Amino acid sequence: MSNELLEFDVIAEALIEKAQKDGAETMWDRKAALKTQCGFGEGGICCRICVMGPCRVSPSPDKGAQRGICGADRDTIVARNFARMCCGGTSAHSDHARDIVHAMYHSSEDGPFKIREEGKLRKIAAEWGIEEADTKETYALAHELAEMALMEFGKPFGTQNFLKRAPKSRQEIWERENIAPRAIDQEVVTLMHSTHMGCASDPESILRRSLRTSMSDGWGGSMIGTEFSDIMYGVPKERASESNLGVIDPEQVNIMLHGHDPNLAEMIAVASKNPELIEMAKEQGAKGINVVGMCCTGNEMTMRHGIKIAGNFYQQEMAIITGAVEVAVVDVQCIFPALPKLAKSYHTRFISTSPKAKIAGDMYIEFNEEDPLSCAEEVIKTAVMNFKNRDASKVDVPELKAETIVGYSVETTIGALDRVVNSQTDVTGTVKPLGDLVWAGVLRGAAGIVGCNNPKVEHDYAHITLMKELIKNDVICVVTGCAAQAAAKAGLLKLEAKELCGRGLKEACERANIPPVLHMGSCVDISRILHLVTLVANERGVDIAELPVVGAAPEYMSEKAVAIASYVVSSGLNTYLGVMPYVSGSENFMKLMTEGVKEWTGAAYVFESDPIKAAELIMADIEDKRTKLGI
Ligand code: XCC
Ligand code: SF4
Repeated sequence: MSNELLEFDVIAEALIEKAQKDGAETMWDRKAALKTQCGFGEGGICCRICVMGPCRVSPSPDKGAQRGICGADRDTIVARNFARMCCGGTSAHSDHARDIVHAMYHSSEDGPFKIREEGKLRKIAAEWGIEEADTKETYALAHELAEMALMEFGKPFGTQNFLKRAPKSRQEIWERENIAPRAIDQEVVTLMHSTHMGCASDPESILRRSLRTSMSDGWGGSMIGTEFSDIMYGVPKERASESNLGVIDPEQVNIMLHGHDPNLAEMIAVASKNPELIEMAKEQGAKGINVVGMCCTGNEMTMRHGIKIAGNFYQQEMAIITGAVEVAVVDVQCIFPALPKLAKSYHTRFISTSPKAKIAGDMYIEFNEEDPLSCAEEVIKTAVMNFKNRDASKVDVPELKAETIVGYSVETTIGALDRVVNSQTDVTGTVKPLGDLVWAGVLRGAAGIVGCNNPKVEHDYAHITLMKELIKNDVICVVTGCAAQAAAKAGLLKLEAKELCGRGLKEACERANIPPVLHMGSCVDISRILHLVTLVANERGVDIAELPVVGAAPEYMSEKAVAIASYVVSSGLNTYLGVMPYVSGSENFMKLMTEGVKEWTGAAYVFESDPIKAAELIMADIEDKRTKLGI
């Protein structure tokens, strides 16, 4: 293990000890209290879809109950449980996107929601076939596009607009396999219906429908979330930031932003610059107002504003345990319901803001799209006025933080690639240089490494180990979500990280002046990875499944990650999962996931918990793809 990782553990250990001393409970206490986790649940063979159950069937075909009361066997039960995770994940990303689109619908010249990227607005409007997209008045066009996007959730006919971005060959596969997603809400609803008691029992059909629902996330909800956030809040650009708990500044009023949706976070960023509020903070004896990010909101804010990242998923409790956070403000997803109680062990106020994620135990200030700034200002005032309540004896902020470069949207990545070409003689503004580097073998391939932390895995260890192994082998990594934050903390998002690379990747990093691991954003921004891969496939005239590119989620925990894995596999990329989803109770379903699906989409799920072994499998996969391409 590297030094950085040892340092991580020192931070974690010290803060867990501090929590014990402060009488505060953490996830580790709760994990210990749960003792052994349920083996039936883990295998996916417990069904409680109807109230005749719960039915726990045996994992073994030779002994024990083989069927639930209705007759569902382990294959059906596992498939249905898996499908419902895809529904949960798809709903989360897509409903996030819907809120962004609603905000865009409310955008105006002088309101808090504005159009910051008119060029991107016009480009996507044209892509979606809106007439006179280049001449219409900006806000009229924004409202028209927003309405059209809202229809992507519920239109009665047709498939997702963004599918047309994909290579023709891929679109044909989706048609052929009947996994081209229709309206997002429809896909989720119809799969919930399919998996209701007494509907589908055929595991193959259930897996196909799970893929199609997940596709409505990747090429629907998530892509809308990303693109429309860019239109409103700006396309992320390369910028410097810092990451780890050391960004919490004991001398300032600290506000921890946690969750996912940039609507709230953007308003807090605006309000935190209000001179009156800064003055108020000074009157309270603080040097200023320090907004720090956690989880995906942290990614959104660091990419667009350089707001520092306090940490990833498993650090959400530790941030509060530092004793220096005045307010933890949250919107949706990945927020421990434990936080309000933990906050009470310190002076921290916990504020939930979304009616979809009202979290009991402390304050609730509703975020309203029609008057978004008032919520943001109230949050900041609460933080400022809470500064004086800090208990100095409980403040202990670890000094560790790492410098990092973030913000590699597709547009910014293409801009960086232009640095490797001769601008006098070569075309610029395309992904051609990336294709050239891969085809020439300077880069062996690319990996999208994404997802959460999970206490089943030593924290950040699988992320960092996999990334280090791959860059050593000249595989460029693009990262999002909590994986991106793991990379940031370990110093992999710095130019200096090129020293950890093989010769080819090192040279490419030097020429393009980029780190070997590129921060592409939050989890909805996995759609940026799909988009980039698509552009390369289109430029080379090959299908996505032919590219030496893989997906990986070494430490995931959420339903969202299950949906992501499913749309990445559907998009043609083998996807390496470091944590077993709840499917091990059905050999047949596992076989469908690891082999069967390959015949439909050209890619499969791969289960490997050891990141070193996963790296070996990935290298073999990439080299195999190269051989088939003849490169
Ligand atoms: Fe959540 Fe998106 Fe997972 Fe992190 S990586 S724990 S989903 S914040 Ni998406
Ligand atoms: Fe049991 Fe069937 Fe009801 Fe599931 S749907 S709880 S297996 S009876």
